[in-house]
Amino acid sequence: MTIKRALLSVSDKTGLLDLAKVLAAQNVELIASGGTAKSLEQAGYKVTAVETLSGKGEAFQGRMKTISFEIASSLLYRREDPSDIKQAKDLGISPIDLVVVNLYPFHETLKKNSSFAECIENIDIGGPTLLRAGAKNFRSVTVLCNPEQYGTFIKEFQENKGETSLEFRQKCASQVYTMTAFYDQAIASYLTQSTGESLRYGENPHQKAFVMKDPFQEGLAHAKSLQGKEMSYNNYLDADFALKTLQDVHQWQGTKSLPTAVVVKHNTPCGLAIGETPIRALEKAWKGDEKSSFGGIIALNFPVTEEVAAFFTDKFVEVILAPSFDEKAKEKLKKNCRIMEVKLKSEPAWQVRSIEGGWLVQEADTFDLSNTKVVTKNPVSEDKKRLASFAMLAVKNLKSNAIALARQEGPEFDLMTMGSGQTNRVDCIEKLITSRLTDKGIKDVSEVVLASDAFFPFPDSVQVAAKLGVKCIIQPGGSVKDNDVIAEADKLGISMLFTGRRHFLH
Ligand code: 93A
Repeated sequence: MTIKRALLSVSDKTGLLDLAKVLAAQNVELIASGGTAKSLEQAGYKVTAVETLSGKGEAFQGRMKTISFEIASSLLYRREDPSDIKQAKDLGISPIDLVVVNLYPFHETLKKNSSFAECIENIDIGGPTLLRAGAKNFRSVTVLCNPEQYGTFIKEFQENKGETSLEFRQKCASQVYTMTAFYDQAIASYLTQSTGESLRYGENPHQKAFVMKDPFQEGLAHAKSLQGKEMSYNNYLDADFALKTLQDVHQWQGTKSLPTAVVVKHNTPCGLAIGETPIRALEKAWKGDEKSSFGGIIALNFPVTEEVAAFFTDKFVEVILAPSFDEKAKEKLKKNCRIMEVKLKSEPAWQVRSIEGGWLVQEADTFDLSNTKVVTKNPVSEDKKRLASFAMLAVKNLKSNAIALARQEGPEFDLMTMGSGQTNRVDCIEKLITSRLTDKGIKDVSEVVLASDAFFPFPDSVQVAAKLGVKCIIQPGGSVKDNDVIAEADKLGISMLFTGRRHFLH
């Protein structure tokens, strides 16, 4: 579809005249808003003023420039749909094929420490409307939202003799929605801060912080705080780890989920247990690392009753998250800690983290143990396989490099000990696990399963595990040295399972 009409409305006039030159050379009609039209006219281009289309001039000191039924219709109507075509004709609407907009400089205004009123005035409404309308109709409309795109556009436009490809238009559309998302995010952050809906502070007292709730999702950000001090930034981070771990183990157990407890300290689940009763689960999870449990964050998949609350009487914990708390439990916990009512969710969402200048987005790490297979000669009982998968779930929720040792007692499972956040795997076993077992006075680990979040690059970790007395290991596999690792395990009488799924956590 040849580009015949372009709408230009730019705050940043960089590259505008170069772009206009290319468009004018192909007889594209240039429609522009006030300031943009002025720049183009001064350079000698013929311009159609937006009011020719909208029927009205700028109003309210510039708050209304391009927002109009006519202009939005020119961008939005479907060019292939007979009913839309007819309606556009009846309404006297002609198509606009290219939108070139960059927004009011909200970010720069903030950086200049401008007044509140000035910041608000720099919230662009008409620009995003034009861009989002054109982007929605990317089957027919090309949208450019940044001068950096002009060069690529000019190349595309000239190579395609005055057109753009659908692929190009779709890419431009996605860039628009990404840009407006960040733009809105900055506005939302600014307003959230100024309305005082912030957390007391961030990771440290000198850092400002707040929570942004995604209204389209459930989860921790929406958990109901029932009593206790306000949640801190670090409380949220730890609680998130606790909940994710709990959700994994809860989901793994299926419909007949037994009481499960997780204790998290500094982003690390240091206690995790499934018990026949709530108290059993709590006791085992607490003892996973009694030293670290002090001041920890607890996540439970069962209602907190008076009896459960009594467990915490002589213990210091920061937060307890659970599906519900009864009145007597609330009374008992009154002086102790924050309590949060939270729904366990099973649907994993996209995970977003910030890096300098942008966000990293990934799917949540889900587990799938259905491809687990025994790779060594010794047979592995069904019970041991189940324990192995529990161990894998535990290690999945630990920061890499991580090793977890899990044990079973009837229907009960618990994380015996773990090592996480290590820069190499062998140290994790040799140093952390060994010393923690010594600390706890554990000598016999012949019945436990050792899980590793990622493959063993060399047989050395197997040798260290064998020295400890470990007889069963579960790991993802996938190393070029897998055969050597398996041979070493066979030689040392260790049975080994591969899951085929790595669980790095950075
Ligand atoms: O105040 S606005 O939100 N109201 C509008 O209707 C509108 N239309 C375009 N701001 C509006 N714009 C923005 O004006 C554009 O996004 C662009 O940043 C700027 C260009 O104005 P001018 O052409 O007058 O320099």
